[in-house]
Formats: sequence, C-alpha cells, structure tokens
Amino acid sequence: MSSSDSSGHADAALGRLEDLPAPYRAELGAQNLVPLWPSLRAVLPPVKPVPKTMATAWSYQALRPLLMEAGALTPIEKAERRVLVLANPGHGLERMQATPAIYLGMQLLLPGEWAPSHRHTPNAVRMVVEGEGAWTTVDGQKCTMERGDLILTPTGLWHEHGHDGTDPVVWLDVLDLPLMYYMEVSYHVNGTRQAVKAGRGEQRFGQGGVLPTPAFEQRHPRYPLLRYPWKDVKAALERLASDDPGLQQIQVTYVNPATGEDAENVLAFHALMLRPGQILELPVRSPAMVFHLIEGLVEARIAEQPFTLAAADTCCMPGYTPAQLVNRSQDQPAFVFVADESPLHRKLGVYEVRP
Ligand code: 1HN
Repeated sequence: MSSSDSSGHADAALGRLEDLPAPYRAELGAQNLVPLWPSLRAVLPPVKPVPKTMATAWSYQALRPLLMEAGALTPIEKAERRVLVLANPGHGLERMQATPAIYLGMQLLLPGEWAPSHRHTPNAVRMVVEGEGAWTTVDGQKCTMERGDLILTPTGLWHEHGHDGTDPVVWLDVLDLPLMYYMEVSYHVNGTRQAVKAGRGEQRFGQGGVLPTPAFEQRHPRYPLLRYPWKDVKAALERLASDDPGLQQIQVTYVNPATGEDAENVLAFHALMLRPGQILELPVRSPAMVFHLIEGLVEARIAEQPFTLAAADTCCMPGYTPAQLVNRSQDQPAFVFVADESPLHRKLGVYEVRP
C-alpha cells in the first residue's frame, strides 16, 4: 500500500520478507536479527496511526446479570476483586484492555463482603454505578460510595473495599494497568486492614477556590482529595450551564485542588453535561477516550458508527477519531463521565488536536 503525506512525498512500496532468500532469513533469526523494511510501514503508518482499539460499547443491562452470577459462583475470598473486565476485541479479549492505556472493569461487592487492603503501581479510579452502603478506604480515608461518585486510588496508596449495606454495590474501575503492564512496572503488595484516620479530604479540600493553609513549612499531601461526590460535580455542571446558556462544552475536569493539575498522572477524568437535544461535536484528538453514562440517554457517534448509551452503559473509542455525542432526550439533560489518555499524551509530547 502506498499513500502520500502533506508534502506530496509518496511512500514507495518496500521489500517484503518473502523477497529475501530463506537461508538468509534463517541466519538473521538465529542471530536475533530482523530486517526493518518489511515492517516499516506497519510500525510507522503514513499520516495517522492504525489503531487496534475498536469503538466498542458495553450494555449494563447485558452485563449486570452476568456480574450477579459471578457473585453467586465465586466468593470474594476466591476473587479478591470480583470484576468482569470490559475488554476491547480489537486488542484481543485476553489483553484485558479497553484502549492502549485504559483498563475498565465492573466490580461487584455484596453486603458484608470485604475486598482486602493492597497497594499497587497502576493508578485507579472508581465510578460508582449502583447500590448503597459500600465504602473504600484509601490511605486511611474512608470514602463512602454513592452513585456517580468518583474515588481515586492513585499509585502506591493502600486501598480496601467494604460493604455495610443490604443490596449489591457495583462500580466501574478505570486503571492505567495496560500501560503499567507494558512498561513492566505493574505489581501489588498485600496489606492488613487499615486504621481509619481522622479528617477527610472532601471536608478539607473540596471547597472551590479555597484550600486549608498548610502548617508552616508543610506541604499539601500529594493526593489531597480522594472522593469527588457526584452531587457536587453535577451541581457544578448545572451552574456552568445556567451561567452561560450559549456554552456548548459543559464539562468539568477532576483536578488535584492543590495544584490544579489532572487528578492522576496518566489518565484524565471529566464530567460532561449535554443539554436536552444537544449534539456535541468532539475535536479529533490523539488520546483514546471512554464514555460512561451517569444519567440520561445518549447516542455516541464514533466515526459515524452509532452506539446508544443508557444509564450505566460504557463505550470506548480510539484516538484520532471524529465523534459526536447526542442527547437523545428533548427535555432532560444527560451526564457523561469521560476518561481519556491526555495526561499521558502530553507528557510524551504526542498530544495532538487535528483540524
Ligand atoms: C484492583 O486493585 C482493583 O482494588 C480493581 O478494587 C481492579 C484490576 C487490575 C489490577 C488491580 C481494586 C483491578 C485492580
């Protein structure tokens, strides 16, 4: 295949592996050597990457009974974390990745269960999907889990989950595990039940515009805020929408309140509101993205392919892809949780927005 870039320079067809004599190929292999030219176009395609990531949607209605069945089939002691992974067929299901850097899983905790304390190198967040009475203790902070809440478990922090309620609790886990695994830096350490510390980040760091003054010569903790309650995030979106009726991108970013930077190192997290009937055109950008519907009914049109998302449904798309989000309701707003790989792309210097 050949094509031409913006300079008009055409990519010549390159020699194939089969063009080389078999004994020569065998000799190369025996020396752990490989000719570049037969693979050059595959590793460095013209103008735009060729993604393995396929636009894919997971229906909560379809996966929920299977997750509940996992609850009956596998006790928590045999699972540690009882999760069904949302795996992208473009990468192969066994790779357990939604996009190059994003892992997604739906986790079930039943009443009375405890998922023991551990810490690991991958960064995680949880977006609570259903149920009440569960909690996650992160670095000694006990975070209650209510629908739509975002709870961080950044790299290296101890975390465990418990459930004092009466009905199943389900949340969406979003991790940068595929990246950490690829980098050969993924590992975990088991711990014991954490002592809960006094003082919660939400109370101290959750007030817009003001921060507690650190004691002299002290610094804020690296991750001051671990729980972002949905009621506050939703109210912030509603305020943005009513403050400026012409605003198209009604979106907030989950940030570290002490630095104003992304809440975690590798992935970014946002909440987006669509007005009734709104069609939002997304810019074509290099990072892959995930959309998870918190409330409403949305059609995600990804490179013209439509995916209908009801509450608790999730979909992903590769980078460099045109997409639109359409609120299918004419009288109710819709609310979408978004995860993307933009901090990683910015750090690598490959972040792009295409015209
Ligand atoms: C993990 O630690 C949790 O703590 C959930 O709830 C999902 C997926 C891969 C690796 C570690 C959790 C995970 C995970």
